[in-house]
Amino acid sequence: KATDVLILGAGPAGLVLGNLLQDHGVDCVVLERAEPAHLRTRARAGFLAAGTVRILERHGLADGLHRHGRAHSTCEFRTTDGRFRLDYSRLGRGERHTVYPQQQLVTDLLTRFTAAGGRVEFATEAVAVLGADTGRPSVTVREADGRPATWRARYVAGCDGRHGAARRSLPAGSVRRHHHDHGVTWLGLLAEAPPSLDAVGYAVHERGFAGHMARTREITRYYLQYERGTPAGAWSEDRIWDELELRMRTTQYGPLRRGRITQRAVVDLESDVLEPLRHGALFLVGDAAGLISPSAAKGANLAVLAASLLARALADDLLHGDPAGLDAYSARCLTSIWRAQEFSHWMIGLLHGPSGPDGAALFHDALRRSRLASLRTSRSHQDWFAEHYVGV
Ligand code: RFL
Repeated sequence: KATDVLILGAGPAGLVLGNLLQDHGVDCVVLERAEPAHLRTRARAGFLAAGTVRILERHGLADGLHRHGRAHSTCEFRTTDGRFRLDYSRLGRGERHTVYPQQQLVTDLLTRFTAAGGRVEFATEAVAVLGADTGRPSVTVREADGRPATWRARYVAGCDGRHGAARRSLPAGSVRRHHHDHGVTWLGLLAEAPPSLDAVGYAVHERGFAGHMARTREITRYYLQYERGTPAGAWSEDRIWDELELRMRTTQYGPLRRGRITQRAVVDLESDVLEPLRHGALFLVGDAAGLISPSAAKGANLAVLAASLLARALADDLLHGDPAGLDAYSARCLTSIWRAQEFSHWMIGLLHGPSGPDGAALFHDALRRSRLASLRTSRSHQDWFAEHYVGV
């Protein structure tokens, strides 16, 4: 089995790459471990940056998000010192988010790819990438019926996430791994409840952080800072809603619309970046290249950006014999990845702090209040925030 570009994984990274390569006329095949029904229902990200929307528009991949997505441009901070709102469409570069659930974007990308003749091998798990540094890479797979098979390609794009085969196959010492555990855990929730405010809500509270993010008119994502190691199912729905209301200070600012909680996931906030993002003929894209905490909603946006850079570079190389884009791919992506990591790290510091009466915690808390006060009052600080919050 052979193709020019073998794409591992049909998430946002793999499917944007597949669609763009297909538009360029480059032969490619996507291998995906899951069944299509799983991809169409897997709820994760929702906030698409303006730059991401522009990339999708340029390639005719934005019809669904224009039809069903919603523009979003306000965040509200609720703190011990009161609440304030930032309308980031009037700050920084004046850009907005489009709220469009990731599973709907993935569905659109999949539909468009297969309608144009693209090939996705579902229920096919990549096991290992071999010979990436020999110029004749191959990928061993386990097919739907459990049988092993081997694919050959000129290039392999590892778009198979953090635990995928691409990362696993990197020989020890071939890349440097930067890993940082931010020491904070969130309970990520999806509720069958309409959004309760017309803004992203960030509640900074002595009991921990709470967040509110609209997904659709009927569905809202909430986050609760959670003690590390606590199982996702440990709290009853009533306890979750009570805690959300307490931290979001609903007695002061109005109630939350409660509803059934349909998804719970414990997320340890971690950063993980590999350098470089290329090992011979193997390129790492999206979550496979770097994991970013969801605190600044950057992961899917970075995945789309990297996929568009790689698609162009692969087309230049395979169609015009120009390898410059491939040579520059890693450095170009890493610039965006580190900028996003830096902002996300800043957000984590803004939204959480060590709790307790000891001196270090009190000092950190005082700094955090000062940082929030600056964000509330300083126009240049707000411009900086807006530029990084919506940008990738
Ligand atoms: P994905 O989406 O994980 O897709 C990888 C695909 O590869 C398949 N796969 C394999 N296939 C073949 N062989 C193997 N060995 C394979 N191993 C895995 C998987 O089945 C899957 O289909 O990675 P990709 O494409 O790089 O996209 C990254 C994004 O999914 C991720 O960064 C975002 O979801 C992160 N994220 C957010 N990003 C944003 O930009 N905005 C947000 O608002 C946002 N919210 C979030 C998030 C991530 C969250 N979680 C789950 C940590 C909220 C949450 C709760």
